Amino acid sequence: MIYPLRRAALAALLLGVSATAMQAEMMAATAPPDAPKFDAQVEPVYVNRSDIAEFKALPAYSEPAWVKAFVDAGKLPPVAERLPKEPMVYKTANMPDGNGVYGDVMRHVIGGRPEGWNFWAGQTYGWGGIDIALVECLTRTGPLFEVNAADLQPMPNLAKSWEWAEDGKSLTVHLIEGAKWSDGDPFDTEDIDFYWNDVVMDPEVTPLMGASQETYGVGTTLDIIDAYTFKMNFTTPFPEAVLYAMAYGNFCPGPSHVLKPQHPKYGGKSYAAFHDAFPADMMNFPVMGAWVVVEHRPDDIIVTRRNPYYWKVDESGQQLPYLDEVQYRLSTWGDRDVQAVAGTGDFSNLEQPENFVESLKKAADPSSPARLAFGPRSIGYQLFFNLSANGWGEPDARAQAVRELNRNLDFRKTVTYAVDRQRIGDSLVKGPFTALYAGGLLTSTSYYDPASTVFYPFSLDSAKEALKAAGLEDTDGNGVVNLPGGEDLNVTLLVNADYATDKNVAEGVVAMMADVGVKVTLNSLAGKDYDNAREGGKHDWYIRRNDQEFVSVVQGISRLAPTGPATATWHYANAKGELDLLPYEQKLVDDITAFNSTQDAATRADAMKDYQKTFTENVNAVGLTAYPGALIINKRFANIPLGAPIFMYNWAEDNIIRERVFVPADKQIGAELHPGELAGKLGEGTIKAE
Ligand code: BQZ
Repeated sequence: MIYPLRRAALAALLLGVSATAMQAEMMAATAPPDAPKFDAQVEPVYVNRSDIAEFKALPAYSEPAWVKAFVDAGKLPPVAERLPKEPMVYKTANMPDGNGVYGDVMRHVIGGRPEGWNFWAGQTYGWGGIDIALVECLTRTGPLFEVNAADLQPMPNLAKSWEWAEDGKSLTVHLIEGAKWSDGDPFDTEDIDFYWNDVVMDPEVTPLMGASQETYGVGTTLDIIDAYTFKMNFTTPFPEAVLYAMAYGNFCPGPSHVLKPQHPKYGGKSYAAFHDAFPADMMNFPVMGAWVVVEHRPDDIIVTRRNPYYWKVDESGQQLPYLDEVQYRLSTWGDRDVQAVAGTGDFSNLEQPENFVESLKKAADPSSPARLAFGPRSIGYQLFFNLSANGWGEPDARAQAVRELNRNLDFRKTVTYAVDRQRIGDSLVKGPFTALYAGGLLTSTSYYDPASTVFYPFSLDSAKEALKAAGLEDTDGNGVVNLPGGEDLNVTLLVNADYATDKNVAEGVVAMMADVGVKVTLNSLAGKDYDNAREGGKHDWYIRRNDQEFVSVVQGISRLAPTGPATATWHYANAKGELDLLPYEQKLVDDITAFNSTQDAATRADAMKDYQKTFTENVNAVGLTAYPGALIINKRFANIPLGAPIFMYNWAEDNIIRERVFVPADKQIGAELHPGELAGKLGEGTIKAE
């Protein structure tokens, strides 16, 4: 690596110029430039969690008349027997339009495709709100966007309450009592036991969002106390992050009564067979969510019908959800925006700036079927470096050489100096939307501190100086710098092919790196293939739209640093479980550990300031662009919370609390595809009352 530098120094000496003088100064880092002012259009009405919902028994319950017909036909127990002892009761005062009426449909459009229904073995449902609707979790954080800072803690959900031991070393959790799966099977700690021991703690099983023991703290154990109580034991006091790790994506128990028999530990044929046991054409998979999958036409549509055992009601005793059907049209993410503003779809997270202008134009028309409201600047793209040099992803010689370079700060500085963030943002959309993003925490989180954020401004000269300092020069004059063996440096950049924005940002990076003599080749993969390549370390660099951790800190906090062998998506352990952290990466780990080890707000804020400074001055990732998203939703829907962001603690599909959303009778569009039908037995079709 030092070879080219020695030659260059020799050349400089011959020219009577000292090598150090030859290296002009790299431009000094600065504080991040002020972002163009862009306020969220509507502010939430801030409340406490207890203002949203509570658990209590009501004197009487009701259900849609067409569901009552199933009871009258002896095909369902009476609604009171289908509900838990104390259902979750959504409070009317927190509903923007009050208690709703039954009927109608919400028509989603999504870009993913369901692999199968075994979320617990890592199968995706295709995103876009399907899994959020079907797979409910112990706590819930989507609606926290409207919760007062003083009450900011995950909302109770399947876990209706919890208490810490005096010393904070254990947490006793109380499940809702008497809730049932959509096929009538009881929900209880049998499901918790299976999830913890045979999913999270089984190294052969990886749930979709990667929950592992590290997610809940190394050394954490779980004891079942009784049918509705369990206890988690920790090695450090008061790890409150665990309560967030009980929300969507992590502690979301599966139906053990159907999963367990397929698991190799309980007679299942193999782990592969367990993974594939519930294929996407198998209907009526039992859920705790508000709707059940009753039809899947590949590449066309998924239809879900209300869950007659859903365990939530409104204060008048109406069993939720109000909407009888939710559909997911299987298309593309870009088409979701188009259909939402056209009115053929009902919902979109406007998250691709290329569609901003057209969507704004269409929604501005008073006759537009949809309303559009921008939220905070909570979408961010970063370029990450694969920092493993000890074998994660089985690199070949070329890839290994790039990883060694990735571990060199001067090489990482080359990239952050070479990218013109303004040009990247303008290539997506002109106007006040995009901001120059330094990387790390987004400005929309309360933990963001500009004084702790190190920003390397666009400077081609500085990029070239950094490249030289990293020992790379174009020794054969072909415009591309060379590795010590003389071959051109060629970096592969992994990008998600499902989004125009991901590709446009990546193409901008390729062009800008070429300007400084670094050849970058795109590896553009669709959804799950992209996720598998990223998680499998099959990349030199990858571009990623942030997940929750960079916009909320507390949701997904274990992903902010390599706190375990497979937590920080830029640096996993090798096959032997070894993590070769760089010294600054260890500091990131220490900052996250410090954050998790205290309940003191000031100490937490300091830990995140140190994290942000360490992350950005070491260019752990290159921030590229950040911008606000907009929620587009059809105007016929009521109970859409004010100021619901498309992304913060979770996506809008969670944030708007769909089970409370309704369509007034006079606005219902009669677009249900299975009117009057409920899910039948697992693997069979739907059932009718008569
Ligand atoms: C929102 C979201 C709901 C995943 C997914 C998708 C996957 C990633 C990410 C977003 C889609 C939509 O995002 O883009 O607006 O509806 O589904 O889950 O990008 O490929 O793996 O993290 O959430």
